[in-house]
Formats: sequence, C-alpha cells, structure tokens
Amino acid sequence: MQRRQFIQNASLTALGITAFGGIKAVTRSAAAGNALRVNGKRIESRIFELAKFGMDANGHGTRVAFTQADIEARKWFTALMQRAGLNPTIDTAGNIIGRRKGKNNALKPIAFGSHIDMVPDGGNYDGTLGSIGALEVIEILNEQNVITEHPLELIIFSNEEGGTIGSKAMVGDITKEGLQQRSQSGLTMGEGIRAIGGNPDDIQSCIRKKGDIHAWLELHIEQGGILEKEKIQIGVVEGIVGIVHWEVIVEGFSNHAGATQMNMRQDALLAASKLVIAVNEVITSVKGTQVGTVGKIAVQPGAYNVIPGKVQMGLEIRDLSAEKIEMLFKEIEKRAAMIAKASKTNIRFERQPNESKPALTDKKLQQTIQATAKSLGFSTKFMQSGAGHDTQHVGMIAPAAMIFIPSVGGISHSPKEFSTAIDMENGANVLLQTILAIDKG
Ligand code: HGY
Ligand code: MN
Ligand code: MN
Repeated sequence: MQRRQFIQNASLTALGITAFGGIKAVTRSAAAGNALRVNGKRIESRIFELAKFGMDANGHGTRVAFTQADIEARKWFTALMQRAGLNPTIDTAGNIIGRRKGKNNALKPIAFGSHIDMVPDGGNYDGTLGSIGALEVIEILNEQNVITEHPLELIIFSNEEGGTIGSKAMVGDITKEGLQQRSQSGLTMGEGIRAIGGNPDDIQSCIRKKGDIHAWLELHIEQGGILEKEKIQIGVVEGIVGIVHWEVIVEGFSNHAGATQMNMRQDALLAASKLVIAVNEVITSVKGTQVGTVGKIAVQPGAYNVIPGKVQMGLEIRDLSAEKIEMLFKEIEKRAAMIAKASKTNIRFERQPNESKPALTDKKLQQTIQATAKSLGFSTKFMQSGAGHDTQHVGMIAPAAMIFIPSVGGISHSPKEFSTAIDMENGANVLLQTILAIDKG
C-alpha cells in the first residue's frame, strides 16, 4: 500500500512488529494532524547514508567532531535541510539551524534535533536518529502541507560528544578556557568551531535567552538495555546525569627496568593501576546509579625495559546529583594520596572545563510525550539518562524533554550499536505527534 494512501486513510489501523516481537498498533484519528506518520524507510536509508561519512574499511566509524568526516556529513545534512526548505544557517558555535515558518511567527519556535558527530569507533544511531528523525518531521509536514501555529527550528548541535559544546555555547556556558580545551580531533574547541563554519571570537552571539525557545525535544537511542529488557517501546526521560572529567597525572621516576630493584622503584604505571582499581571501589562503595570510568591512559616513555615515569589518564564521574559527584571525587582524591605516598609518586587531578550539570526534564513535556506514545499504542517507561545530551543544556533556557527508543543489547558508543527500523519509526512518530500536540497546547 502506498505510504501516502496509508497516511490519508484516517480510520486505518495497521499492525507492525517491533524489535522484540511486540505489536505496533497505529490507530488513526480523524484530525489530519493525528493521522500523520513518518516514512520509516526514508529514516532507515538516511541513517545508513549518514553512517558512510567517516566509515573506515573495517566498518568502524570515525566521524569525530571537527574532522573532515564531520565537515562532510554536516554538508550532506545541510543540503537535505536546504531541500526541505529550512534555509539552514550556522551560528557562531557551529550549530546548524533550520527554520520553518508557522501561521503565527510572533510565537517562539518549537525546536528539536540532536547531533551528528560521534565518539571514536562509535555507532550509527547515537545522535543521528534524533537528527534524521527531526528532519523527517519536517519532510512529513511539507508533504502533507501542514503548517503549525508555532514556527519550528531544527537544530544540529556541534561537537556533542566532545562535551556538548554547541548546546553549552547556546546557553552561554562556554568559557574562554573551554574554547582552548583540546578536542578529540586534535584541534582546540575554538579551532574546531571555526573549521565547521562557526566563529569562536564571537561565540556570545549564538546565545539564546530564557523564553527564546517555546519547547525543545530530542529523540535519542537509550544507549542502555532497560527498554529492551523490559520490552518497552518508548522511554520518557525524567532526568539527565551530570558529567565531570579530570585529567589525572601520575609522576614517578623512569629508570632501568633491569637494574632497578623492585623496592627501589617509583613506578607511575603501578600507581596508576592501583588508582584505577580505587576509582572502581569508591564508585561502587555507595548505593545509587552513579558511574565512574577511567576511559583513556597514556604511559611514558612506553618501552619494555624502562620503568614508567609518567602516566596520564582520563577520569569521568556521572550522577543525577552534582553533590554526589563531588563527594565521590573527594574520596578518590583521598585514595590517590595514599597510593602516591606508598609508591613514592605524585598524583594530581586537573578538572576539565567542559563539564555538564545534571538536569531534570520538563514535567509537562514528559506527560505530553507519554500521552502521545500511548495514543499511538506504544508502551512507555519514565527513566533517567545515564548518557549526557544537548537537552540538559537547552533545558536551562526552555522546557526540554527527550524520547528514547530501545538499543539492541543495550550497546552504544560502539560499532555494535543498533536500533531496529520499527523502533526508529515508532520514536519518530512520537516526536512528530508530540510536536503537533505542543503546537496545539
Ligand atoms: O557521553 C555521553 O554520555 C554522550 O553520548 N555524549
Ligand atoms: Mn548522543
Ligand atoms: Mn554519545
């Protein structure tokens, strides 16, 4: 059956099969808007198209923010936005912004979108689902000649994976020091922003104030395994964790690995290894859903026959409570002091500028998402996000909320990241219908 015919038949009920064999019941209501549905095939094919940018020969994605692959992917996406009539522009933080007029352009815009940059060796759905899903909403409104009351904005935030830089800048949270921080691409944040068409010297002019956006929505994969395990189709995000990063520098003394007795050593890697274990012990020593990770490590000089003199590691702590993050970090500092003393090394922590505060999402929007998902026949669950998102910054200036779909196997930030076409379609339909509900609200 032609999709267009499928959409126009207002009383049709269609059954599809979701990721875990659940039934996707889609009942049409009379009002034209409520009958609108996204084109799942177009979403899926665009996800695969976007995945090609930065894909290496072994199928590993390297579309890290500010790299050539990111620049090319942004060009591709911007062209699609242009074709959809959004007249995309790039703000001084490098965010891509498309606008669609409403019936009443005195109203503030309903904004939605996500990011298209990825972590090194990441997956194809994190950020891209929310970006392509947002574009799909515009495509359907265009195809069905629906004009919303509010103007609409599609926003693709820059460098989400390197510290939600674009959304932080939009709410005035990027400092000069933050622009100097080195990004995963090797460029500083400021250099990277310039490389993608922004202007770090004028970063202030991208700032939006409270009230500039009527509501913000982000569709995203869960990146965990709860929805799949509990066979739930749509997650309604209640809160997003805060994230703090530290560079940890462990200094010992390089020396001959053969001629230096074991009790004469100041082995930086041995001390660092004990600290990694201590981090895990501290984080797991208190009840709750906090997480702590040492995700990167560099050893100097790095030779079989030299006792490591210096180690640099990356420490990350996340939790819904900023106070808890501080408490856990203090405990880790105490353990580090004991390890340094015992190993005759020196351990210091350098807190990184681009941290994210924890954020609760807007209660009314949560209810609208849940009601919309239920009206589409989907099961729902209120939950927190262990991943950070642009939404937690936009939420400082506007009512903001997130829609989750299941991640197969709960895997993310990995080439094994996967969400099914039907779950992506379900999520995009909830995004579409929630936007229409907010617009009427
Ligand atoms: O790291 C995160 O939580 C997010 O995927 N940027
Ligand atoms: Mn993301
Ligand atoms: Mn991510």
